[in-house]
Amino acid sequence: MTTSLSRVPLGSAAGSTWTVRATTGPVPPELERLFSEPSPATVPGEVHTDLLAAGLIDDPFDGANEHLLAWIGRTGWSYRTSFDWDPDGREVQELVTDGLDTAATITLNGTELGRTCNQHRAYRFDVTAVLVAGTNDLVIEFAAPVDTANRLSDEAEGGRRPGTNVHPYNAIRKMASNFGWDWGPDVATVGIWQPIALESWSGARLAAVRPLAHGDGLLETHVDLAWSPTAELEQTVAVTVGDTSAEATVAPGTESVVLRNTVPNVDRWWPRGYGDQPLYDVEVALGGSGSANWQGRVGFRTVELELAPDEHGSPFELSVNGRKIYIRGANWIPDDAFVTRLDRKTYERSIRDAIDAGMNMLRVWGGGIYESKDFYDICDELGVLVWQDFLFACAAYSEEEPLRGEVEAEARQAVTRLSRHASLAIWNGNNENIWGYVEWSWQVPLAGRTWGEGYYLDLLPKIVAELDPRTPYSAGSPFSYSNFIHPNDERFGTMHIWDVWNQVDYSAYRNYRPRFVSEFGFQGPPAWSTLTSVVHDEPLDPYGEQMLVHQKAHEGNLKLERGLGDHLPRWSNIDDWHWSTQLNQARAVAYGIEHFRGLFPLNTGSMVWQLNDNWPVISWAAVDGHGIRKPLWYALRRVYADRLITVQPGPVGPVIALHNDSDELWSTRLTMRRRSTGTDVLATEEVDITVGARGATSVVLPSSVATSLDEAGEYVEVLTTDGHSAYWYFAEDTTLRLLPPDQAFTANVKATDSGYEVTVEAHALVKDLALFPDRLDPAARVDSSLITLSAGDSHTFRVSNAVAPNGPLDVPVLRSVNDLVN
Ligand code: BMA
Repeated sequence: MTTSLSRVPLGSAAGSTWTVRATTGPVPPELERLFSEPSPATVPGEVHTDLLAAGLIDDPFDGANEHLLAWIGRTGWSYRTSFDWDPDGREVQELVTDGLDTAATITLNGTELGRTCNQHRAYRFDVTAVLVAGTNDLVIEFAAPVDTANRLSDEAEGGRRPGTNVHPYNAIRKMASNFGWDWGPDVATVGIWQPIALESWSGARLAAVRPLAHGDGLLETHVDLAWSPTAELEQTVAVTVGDTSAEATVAPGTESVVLRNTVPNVDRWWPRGYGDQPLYDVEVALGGSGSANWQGRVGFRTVELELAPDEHGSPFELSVNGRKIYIRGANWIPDDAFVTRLDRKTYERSIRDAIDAGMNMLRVWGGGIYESKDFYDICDELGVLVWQDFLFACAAYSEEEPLRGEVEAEARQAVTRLSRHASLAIWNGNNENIWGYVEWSWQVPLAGRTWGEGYYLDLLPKIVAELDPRTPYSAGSPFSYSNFIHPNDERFGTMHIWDVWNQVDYSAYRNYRPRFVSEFGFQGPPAWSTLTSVVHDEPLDPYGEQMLVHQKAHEGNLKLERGLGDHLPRWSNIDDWHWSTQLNQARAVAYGIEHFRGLFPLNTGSMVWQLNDNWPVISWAAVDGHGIRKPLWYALRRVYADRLITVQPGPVGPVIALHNDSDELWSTRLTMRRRSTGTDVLATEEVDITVGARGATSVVLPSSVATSLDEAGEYVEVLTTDGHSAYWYFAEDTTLRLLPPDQAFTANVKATDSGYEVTVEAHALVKDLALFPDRLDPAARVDSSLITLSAGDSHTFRVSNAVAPNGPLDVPVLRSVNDLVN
């Protein structure tokens, strides 16, 4: 029989009509009809978004709705569709589900096809004997996710294992943060969250395609094949890439074959900042007819991770094509609590948030998902390296069945699916679980039971070595790459710095000399318009009922307050609370990164926690749940720029530290001034400097500039001829003498074609000037923030997507430190 395959999508976009109804659980009385009257559903989709679209529930993100809708996660749900099918002569019919969330029973025409319990896997059911000519009835029933997690956890030997959530997310292979996290809503959902289709085929089928492109131009394509029961013809498998092709003939029953192409003079793929991102189309054709093909793109690159001990401990140093990469990155969480609402456009917008801030790596954190194809495609195209966690976070995991088999199957599928991506630079075993085991009092409750070590140190590295040998594996984050060294030891490998934020002032970042910081961060509220779109407490208060629904961190408000230290005065109203905490967040993280970059080359990078949010919330994110860039984002753009100049404390006084993370020499003249916070220039020095490509240097601040007799009234400004600046203060803002806004600056508004401009002219020191146009119109966006001006300087904010306001701009739209201290 000749090889041929047809795929009929069964999703809503392809015209299938789906419904959902409740089967068990605490459905509120006013919705009890959901047990008998099915409601329209969308596939791929989730039950929350279905109920929302049907007008049956209010927005789960609004007010205190999260708690009011908790019943959804304790309810069983049944999805149903019918579809027509006519025998087409092909031999095998299969129902293919790319993702079911999570505990599902799949029934076709009354016959149970199977039960699944892993959101992170695709499944394939042979329905050849079950399909009928004409109308077919497909039902996918989901057990309540919260109850299922509880049951699985209770059933495991010894009961519940340690974790960091009220729900035992570690007992079920479902996105951990879907059960709520310290930045995310508890909206445990169900649904057919990935495409579903009927595949009919004869002869042979491509079961898996894994093209691995190496930096020397070699493409090794691993092809797994499935054969229909009566297949007796040999088949050809052909791979084309660039101008090359490779072909193999395979006998019936052959399970896998490897084809090799060598692309002469290959154009290698580079992360952004190091070169271009050429991508090559790969086509895999099975059989002469070309009816069973695979297409995808690859990038030729070599990635290496250097962990070998050195005189300081051991580095965590990533190289691409032999060049060391200084990592300026961020941690990525699922970009919406309801991930099926995401699409290529939303992914691109959020990845551009990283790029526009100067980042070159994103870490897909282990409490989320293996991301969508769009995510990795965009990272390939734009040169953003991807660090991919396996999906284990902040908990102990059973290594026995039923979890073990699920973990292995899921990891094999994920590595197979993602290995071809040029951007994929690191596979990482888990988030904080090794640290958790040694330090978070897990061992007593575990009482000798497994906790996941065998996954991180044995199973997962073996799977990566087998299926994606071109990509480095790291056992965990943080990890010291030795069993006898504390996993969060700053001298070895990766570290997470969380005492800043949780316990100590952000100045403590300077106590660390970390080789690589894969997590650190500080909270701040989302944009005012984002916050007030969901928090309606009257009056607005950090401790308001709805506000606390949108502040998930343990003692979050306390930490926001304590975090002010003596950096900024304590607020006296909600507007000042909002501005001070956003500003303090930005300063804290920038302070850390300035210090880490000052440690280059001992330090090889940092990844801020976290780039994005999955709803409107007070969190560590740089960009809020409505896509508005918080002041932190603008601070990141400055400290993650190719060229960074900062003033840091040195052994004998302040030192100007310069890090040039670009391929060009940085030659500039430094103008160093000690100034009064009013208008006087008290000392000026100049020096010409050159910083090598991908190099760093430092200059001691001359004592005439560095020494002040009036610490509350003076500061240091360092300017480069190419527009970079750094400031050094002798006093914190709580004692610094800043003039009030009406004396310190004037601001003028001018309408433009796309919005308006606000030009600020400084008559004295103006610290951290920020414009919040969303206060006037939530759609408005501004191009800059946290601008410090000396007397005589000016700055123009450009606002887009808005109409120029009438009248002058003032607090709370235009803010600075000057208004906080006066
Ligand atoms: C880190 C992360 C997350 C968490 C964040 C903030 O540990 O891995 O678990 O959201 O801290 O607490």
